[in-house]
Amino acid sequence: MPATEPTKIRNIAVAGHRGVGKTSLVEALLFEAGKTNRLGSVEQGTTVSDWDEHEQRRGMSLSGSLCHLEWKDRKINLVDTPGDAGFQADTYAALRVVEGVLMVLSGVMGVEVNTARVWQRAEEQELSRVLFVNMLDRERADFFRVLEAARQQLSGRCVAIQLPIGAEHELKGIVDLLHMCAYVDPSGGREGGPQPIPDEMADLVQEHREKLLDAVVETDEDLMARYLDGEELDATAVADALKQAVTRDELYPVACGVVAKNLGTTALLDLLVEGVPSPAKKGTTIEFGDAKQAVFVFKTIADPFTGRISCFRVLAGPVSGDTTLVDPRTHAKERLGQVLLLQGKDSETVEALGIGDLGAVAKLKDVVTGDVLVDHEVAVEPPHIDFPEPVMSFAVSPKAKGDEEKMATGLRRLSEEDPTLIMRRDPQTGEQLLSGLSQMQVEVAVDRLQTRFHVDVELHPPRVPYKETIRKEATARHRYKKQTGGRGQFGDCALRIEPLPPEDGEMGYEFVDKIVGGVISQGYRPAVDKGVREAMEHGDLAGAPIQGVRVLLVDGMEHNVDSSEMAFKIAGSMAFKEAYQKADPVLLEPIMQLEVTVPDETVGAVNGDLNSRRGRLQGMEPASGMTTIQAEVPMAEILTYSQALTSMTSGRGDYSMHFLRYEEVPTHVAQKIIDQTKKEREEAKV
Ligand SMILES: Nc1nc2c(ncn2[C@@H]2O[C@H](COP(=O)(O)OP(=O)(O)OP(=O)(O)O)[C@@H](O)[C@H]2O)c(=O)[nH]1
Ligand SMILES: [Mg+2]
Repeated sequence: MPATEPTKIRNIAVAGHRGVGKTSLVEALLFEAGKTNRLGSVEQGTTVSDWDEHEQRRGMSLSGSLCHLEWKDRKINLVDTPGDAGFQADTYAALRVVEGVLMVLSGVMGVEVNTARVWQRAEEQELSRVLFVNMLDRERADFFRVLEAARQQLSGRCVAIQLPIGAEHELKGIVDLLHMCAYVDPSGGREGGPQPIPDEMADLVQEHREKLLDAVVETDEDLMARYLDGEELDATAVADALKQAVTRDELYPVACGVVAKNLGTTALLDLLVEGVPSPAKKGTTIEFGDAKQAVFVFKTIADPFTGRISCFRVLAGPVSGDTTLVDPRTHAKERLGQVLLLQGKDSETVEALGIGDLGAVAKLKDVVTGDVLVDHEVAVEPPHIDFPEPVMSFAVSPKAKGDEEKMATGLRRLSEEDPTLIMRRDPQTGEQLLSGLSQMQVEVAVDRLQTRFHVDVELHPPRVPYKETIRKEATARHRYKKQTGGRGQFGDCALRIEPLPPEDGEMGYEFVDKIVGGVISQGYRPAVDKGVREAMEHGDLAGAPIQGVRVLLVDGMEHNVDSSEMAFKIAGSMAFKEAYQKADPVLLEPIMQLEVTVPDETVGAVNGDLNSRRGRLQGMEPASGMTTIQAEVPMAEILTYSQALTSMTSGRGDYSMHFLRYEEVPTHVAQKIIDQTKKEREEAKV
């Protein structure tokens, strides 16, 4: 099979909010196009694109899935993306390799948080967009309400290209306003051909057909002239103008249906072929220099059996199994071996893949997501994919002692697959932390460690990296003296400590040598500094590091035989500890900047909850049904926020946060932490 011409390819990411029917839609499109013989379902775990056992168990997509089909002599590549906020890495990566986004919306819920977020990203990347309003068979579903919401909240250039016939459980079919025909609900079978539009729909169809034509001709002067002359415009001319408008991001057609019953797929496939630009028309902005062959790796699947599978887009080609490419990042050469087309978990080998096509290759050694491979060493800047920052962390530890290495290897492989899953050791608490975009993302990683890498791990809320500092100036003098037989020990120093204001938000440490007259010789003074630094590693209050202190070495004494660096280090450390107790020491905690987006009706509950978490409200911004709340909240209070938010908003809330600064812990809270530390220290001693 020769490589498909770029003009005949359509690359489309299927995206939207969680649970709106993206996977079911891909399933229906594959079925309608004859790629599969039965319509699989998410409930039964029988869809092509949710093939992973964890996806089937949870009934949701956890990673991007690549599928393809042929329709009207065009090859459509579909990337089914996850809608859950925790698994957006694959969604954002997919947006880098497609020309079009098929935005799926629930006919009941309309525009939701992630719909808006993906839309924004698609906007930034100037991707063509087609909307599909799904689930019109459900109670309270309303196509026209969702259409209006899309026009208000996404873009005024959204225009209906299809209409439902009937509503909710009385939904009978859809009307295709472009080809002026109807499709009848096939109840899960293949759709029958086009039918005449029911007479009783005539007025509504007329109204929306005119809106569509007005919108289309407005983007095309020539067509506008013919339209104004009263000429009857044929479907091909309108489709052509529509495609140009969609390509230029001037129009966003809104289709509809019920994918669970396979209603609406024929008209949608026609629209994708006619409306979405091919790679030849729109192309990519990814750099590949003057390479004759180049691919961009947008996703890595870490399979413990087949090894690593790299999914790519061909930037320059064709490429085939014989092709050898070099990765300018590592300078390593890799022969592709076998070029694969993926259909969910199934793959077939193809001879070659041409420019713009999407495919995969197994077992590339050092290639990671985001790499551009080229046929000869050229300096290319790999495209930057702006992944969201992790918002939450858990401490992870293996259940069995000795599994640390296995856990680390497994986690490394998983974060290769999902760049928003980040593993690091907290230098202060010593804990192994796993950070991600949602609690579920971290929990899925734990499940995968078990099934793929056979290591059981536990999750705990992480320890809060408290710090300590002083509020006032204090002095202390310590003499360290030991006389035991032969040579003794002698070190004596006086310190003044004072608060050091933060610089650029960073709390530091400064050591100032104020010795006059050489009461301590030059050689011993750094030892005092060293002793102070050691004492500062664990403060007296909660064992947290002390910061924001200036230490002045003001006086001292030495012994010409017994003095040593060791003795001055100990004296420095002891003098600091004594001064610290007198300097009004306080406990500091990290404060996070939190942004929560929730449905309007839950704002009261969410604010009340933030209040009980010692949160400080900074502002609220309502925007069409959803309100974004800004607040500053202590990290200690927000470690397990995602569960609370999910239950307060029935899963419709969303949040992100980042570290802001350290602040003094209020006295009553600080006392609890200090008591707790004391208890832990005593228990550790026993
Ligand atoms: N009534 C009805 N249910 C549907 C329809 N489409 C999908 N569903 C159901 O909605 C649920 C979610 O469907 P999915 O296809 O998994 O949705 P998704 O958008 O892929 O979900 P994520 O990948 O988790 O974001 C499943 O239980 C589907 O069977 C529809 O048109 N009508
Ligand atoms: Mg899905």
